[in-house]
Amino acid sequence: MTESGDRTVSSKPLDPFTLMLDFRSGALEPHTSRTERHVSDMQGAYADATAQEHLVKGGDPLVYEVLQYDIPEEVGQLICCTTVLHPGTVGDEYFMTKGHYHSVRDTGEVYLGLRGHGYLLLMTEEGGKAATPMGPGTVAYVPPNWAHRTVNTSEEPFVFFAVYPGQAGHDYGTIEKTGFPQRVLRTPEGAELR
Ligand code: M6P
Ligand code: ZN
Repeated sequence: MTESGDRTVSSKPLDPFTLMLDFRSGALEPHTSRTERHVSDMQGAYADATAQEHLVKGGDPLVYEVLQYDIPEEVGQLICCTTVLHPGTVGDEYFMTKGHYHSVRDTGEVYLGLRGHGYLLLMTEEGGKAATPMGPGTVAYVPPNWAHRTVNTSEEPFVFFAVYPGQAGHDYGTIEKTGFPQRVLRTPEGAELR
């Protein structure tokens, strides 16, 4: 057991390692977890509940998957994962991630866009809001205390790589109660932020 800052770290040190990331597919090898989120896993997230119900009954499509190489969820560690957010809409609203605050609020995150295009939506509990367009090569910085959700506005998978502190954790409950202040909708003129 060692002390790191003011927090206790109990895992034995990791050896250096490398992973291989396929920029096109988002495949991360090796990975130790793969999380799938289908339309049915996102009750209440989309504005059009009727459209959501139709999609669930019609086969419940896969919205996104997260591949991660698990490391100890402890201060000092950096967790790396890829997200593959598939193209599609629920009603007029583009496929998006659930979105989360970090359980430990004073932790940030970095996203690197690899394929496809979309938005990173952000908000704070104090009423702050932001929307950052993302595409291949975009490095997006999520400051501590900002909830974050991604949206795929393209016709191909929106693939991005993320790195965040080991102790951060995911708080989905707050988002389920408040939602995000902005939505991204498909219109005849293209993606519209509302
Ligand atoms: C990024 C990271 C992950 C997150 C994933 C999907 O890869 O922020 O921590 O799990 O996006 O987002 P969510 O957890 O909100 O469904
Ligand atoms: Zn995060």
